[in-house]
Amino acid sequence: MMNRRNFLNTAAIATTSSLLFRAENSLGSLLAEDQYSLPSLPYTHDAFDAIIDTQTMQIHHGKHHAAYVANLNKAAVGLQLPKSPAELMSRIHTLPDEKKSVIRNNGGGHYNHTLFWTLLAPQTQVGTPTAEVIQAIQSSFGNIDTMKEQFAAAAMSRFGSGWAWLYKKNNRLQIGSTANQDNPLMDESLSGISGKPILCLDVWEHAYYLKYQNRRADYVKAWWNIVNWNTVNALFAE
Ligand code: MN3
Repeated sequence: MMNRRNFLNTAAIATTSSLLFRAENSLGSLLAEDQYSLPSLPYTHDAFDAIIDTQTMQIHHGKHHAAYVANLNKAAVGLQLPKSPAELMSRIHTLPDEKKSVIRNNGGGHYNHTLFWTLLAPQTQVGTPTAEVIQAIQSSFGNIDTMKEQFAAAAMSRFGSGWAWLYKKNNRLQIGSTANQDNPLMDESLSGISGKPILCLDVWEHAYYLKYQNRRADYVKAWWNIVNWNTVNALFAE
């Protein structure tokens, strides 16, 4: 029969081995490979200097986006998450509560910025919208200028930090905005809008403050000159 001393000894051994097991697990986690990585930019940091200054590009990609990736990797330890950031976005609402908000913010930051970089191009390489994209814009907004006005209104009316979006829903184009690092791939209960992103604009102050300070409208207007229509066309056609 187990007396009190034996019971305490057994309990102590069980606790010690469970601590050891946990220590090994967290060591394993520290050694685990990162699940997500910072993409390199397909242009130099000074590629848009007249519109987005070099220092902003350096800090935005090398510090802000890099931090989202690092924090996402930290939060992802021990979880089996989709490798594709886009797929991860559509699963945010299914994550355990204790991880949901950190992965929503940092995973959203990773997905949004990864997409945003591909939607910029030096002015000589921006291309033009395809006939299909033009037709979709006309059918949803009347014409491209009205689409741009509505997009700017969405970017301007987002209070605080967030993103403006052109997205496809039920085969029509729509415009909206999200708070923080939310996006239309997330469940609508989280982000307020849902659909397939076609174009996005970062309206966090870190995206424009050095050059534009409080003049967000000027940033939005200038940004149209470096929108990569080749990417817009490809996203629309997918
Ligand atoms: Mn940003």
